[in-house]
Amino acid sequence: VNATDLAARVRAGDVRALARAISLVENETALALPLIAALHPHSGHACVIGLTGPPGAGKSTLVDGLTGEWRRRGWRVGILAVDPTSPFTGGALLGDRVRMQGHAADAGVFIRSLATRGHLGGLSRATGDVALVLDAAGYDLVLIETVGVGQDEVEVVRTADLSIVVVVPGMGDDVQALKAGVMEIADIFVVNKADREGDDRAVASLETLLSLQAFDEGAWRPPVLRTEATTGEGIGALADAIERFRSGSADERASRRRVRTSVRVRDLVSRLLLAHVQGQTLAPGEFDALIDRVEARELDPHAAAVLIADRVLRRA
Ligand SMILES: Nc1nc2c(ncn2[C@@H]2O[C@H](COP(=O)(O)OP(=O)(O)OP(=O)(O)O)[C@@H](O)[C@H]2O)c(=O)[nH]1
Ligand SMILES: [Mg+2]
Repeated sequence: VNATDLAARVRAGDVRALARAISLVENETALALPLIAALHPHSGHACVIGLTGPPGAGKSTLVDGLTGEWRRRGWRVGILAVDPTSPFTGGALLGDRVRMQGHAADAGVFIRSLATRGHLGGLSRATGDVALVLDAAGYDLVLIETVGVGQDEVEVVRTADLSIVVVVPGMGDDVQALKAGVMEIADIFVVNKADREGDDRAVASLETLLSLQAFDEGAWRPPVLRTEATTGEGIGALADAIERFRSGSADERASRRRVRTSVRVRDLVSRLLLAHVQGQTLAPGEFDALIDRVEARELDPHAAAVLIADRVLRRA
């Protein structure tokens, strides 16, 4: 295949071409870059939504309900389920497939699982590229489900236009633990399993945390919503909140996108430069030898970095 033809088929709605394109991009094959180059001009229309929360919080059930709601509203939906564990050990994925079966025959829904490949930043990079492919393929909403609230998930969710953080009643101190990374990325909080005891407390503690933050006049203040994903209770209100966010300040959205694009380009630059340093500037094993010297306290980390940079810039 060539990238131009494949891109054209993706844009024409060919689902097999789409699956193929995603694999090529996800696995960083030689066709990945020309494919992204061909699709990028046609992207930028989709709203990319990140949804994260602890294991078993009901994220997939929520996604399933939201998808039904969005389909009723006429949107086409792409779903990326990111599994941080090995694709071979995750029972979660199988569960996701079962739960998503209601939409399996619907041509307006595309579901795909992505597995992390262990390298730092690799997941958010791959997810961003795959989301771009779905965007160019004409999906109106691209939803990325990630498990957990660690750094990697935060990075993935950061690639989104809108981030939803799901918690469940009875998390206790865990809600406090959310403070660090997740509080600042959440645009909407969802307390799922609202049928369980402690839901009021979970809502109240999130509201308390929010009340400690200052919001500029007219700026979006993350709402705290209650859902019961298994019955669909609250899903309509969640979909409404998402639409309110989407129809909010265009300036705010544009400036967020710009920040994201800039982070993305920076990340790619440092990746290219590091690959160049390790592959061309330094002899095989030289990087590791420098690390050994830092460990042996012969060099400090800054000195090691300056030494490498000098070699690249041919100052030494
Ligand atoms: N009681 C109750 N159970 C729920 C609710 N939402 C989901 N569940 C159940 O919680 C379990 C986990 O749901 P999932 O949707 O798989 O949760 P998840 O967050 O996607 O799980 P992972 O992807 O494995 O982290 C399932 O048994 C659901 O039926 C809810 O609102 N109330
Ligand atoms: Mg899930």
